[in-house]
Amino acid sequence: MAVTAKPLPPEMKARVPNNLEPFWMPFTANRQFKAKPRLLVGAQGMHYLTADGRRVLDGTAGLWCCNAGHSHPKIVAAIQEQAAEMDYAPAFQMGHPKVFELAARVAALFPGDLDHVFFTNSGSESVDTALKIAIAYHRVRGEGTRTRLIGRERGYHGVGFGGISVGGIVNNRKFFGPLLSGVDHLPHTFNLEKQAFSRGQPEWGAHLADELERIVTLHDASTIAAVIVEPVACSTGVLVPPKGYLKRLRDICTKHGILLIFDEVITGFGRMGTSFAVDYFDVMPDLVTTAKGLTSGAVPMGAVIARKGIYDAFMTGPEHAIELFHGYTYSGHPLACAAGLAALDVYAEESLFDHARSLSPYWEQAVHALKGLPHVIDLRNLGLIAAIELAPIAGQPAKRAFDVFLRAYESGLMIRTTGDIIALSPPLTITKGEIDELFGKLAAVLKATA
Ligand code: PXG
Repeated sequence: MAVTAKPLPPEMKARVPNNLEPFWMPFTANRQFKAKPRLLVGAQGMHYLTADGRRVLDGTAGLWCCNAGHSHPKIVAAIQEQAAEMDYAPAFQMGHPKVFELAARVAALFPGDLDHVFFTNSGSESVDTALKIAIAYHRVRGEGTRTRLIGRERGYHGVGFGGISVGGIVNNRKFFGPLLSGVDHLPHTFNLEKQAFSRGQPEWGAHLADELERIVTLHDASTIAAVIVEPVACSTGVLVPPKGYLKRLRDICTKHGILLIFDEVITGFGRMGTSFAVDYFDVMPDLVTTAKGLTSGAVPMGAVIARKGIYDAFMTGPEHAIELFHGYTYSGHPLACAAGLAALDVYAEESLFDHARSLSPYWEQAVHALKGLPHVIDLRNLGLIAAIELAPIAGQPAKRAFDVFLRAYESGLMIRTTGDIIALSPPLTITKGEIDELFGKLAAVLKATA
C-alpha cells in the first residue's frame, strides 16, 4: 500500500516545535534524531500520524504498551472524565474508590493466591518495588540474611538501580558504577546454533535453569531473597524460554525458599494471548511486575502483584503502624486508575486476549515466511511477539537493523530494533490484513537493505 503524504491540519502543524535542542531524549541517538527528526503528532487505532502527514502502521504498540490500539475512545473518555472529577488524591493514608476497584480487577485476572496489588508508575518502579518487597518479606519473617537477588544475562528490568543491577545488558550497567551489591546472574537461554528458526518455544535449553542450583551452592540459599526473570526476555531481542525451563526455575526456587518474580511488564495484559505469561506457561511466581498494557499505555502506571502469603507476612504489629515503608506520590493516581479500568473493560468487551491467541498461529506463519530473505539469520515468535535477527554489518554492530528501522518508518511501518534484532509487538487489535501489510512492508525493506 503506497503511503501518501497528506497536508496536516493547521492545528497539528502548530504543534511542530522549532527548537529540538533542550529535550535530552531517552535511549535515543539525540544528534541523529535532531538532524532528521521523526515526529509523531497523532495516533488512532493501529496507526500513527507523522508530522509530515503520513500514516504509519504501528508494529510495536508504541513501546510494547498500547495493547488496545491508540486513543481508544473508551479510554480517552475515562481519562477526560476523571480529570474533571478529581485530579489527584493523596496516595498515603488516604484512598479513592477507583484504586481499590482497579486492584480487585487486576487481582481477579490472576490465578491462585496472586491477590494483592501495589501500584507504581512504571515498569522500573514495579521492579524496584518487587525487589524491595522480596527482601523485606524475608526480614519480617525473621530471615533477614536473605538479601541476595538473582537476575539473568540479557534481562531487562528497567532503569532503576535495582533493575539495572539484576538486569543483564552491559550498556545499561557499565556507565553507572558498582550498582547493587549481592547480585548474581543466571545465563540467558538463547543459543543460535541450537534454537535458530524455532517456532514458539525452543526444544533445547531447559537445563539452563539448573544453573540456579550452582548459584545456590555458591552463595547458600540462606542468603538469597529472590530470582527475577522475564518469562519471555523481550527487550534484548525476544528470547523465548525453552520448553520446561520456567517450571524448572520454579521448582528450584521452591526447594530453596527463594521467591520467584516474573517481570511481566511486556508479557502481561494479553501479549501472549492469555492474560499473563503466568497463565501461558502455567507457572506460579510469588510476585509479578507489570506496567505498560495495564493502562494500554495511555497513562503511566505499573503494578506489583503479590501472593497472599507475602502480603499477610507484613500484616502484623500494631494496627496503626505502617507495614511497608515504600510508595510513590502517584501510586494509584486517579487518572491512571481511570485509564486502567477502561483498558480492562476494553480488553474484556473486545475479547482482545482471545483475539491475540487466535491470531498467533497466523502471526507465526507470517514471521517464519521471512526465512530466506537477505540478512535474516533467525526468526522467533510467541503470542503476538516476534524477532527477526539480522547478520550484522562487519565492524558496525546495530547499523543494519537501524537502517531497516529508518527505511521501514519511511515506508509507513513502525518497528523496534535492539542491536541487529528487529522486534515486533503490535496492538492486540491487529487484523490478518494488517499482519500481511506489516510483513509485506518489512520484507520489501529487507530486500532493499544492503
Ligand atoms: N521490565 C521489563 C520486562 C520491561 O520490558 C521495564 C521493566 C521498565 O519499564 P519502564 O516503564 O520503566 O520503561 C521494561 C520496559 C524496547 C523497550 O524497545 C522495552 C521497554 C521499554 C522501552 C523500550 O524493548 N521495556
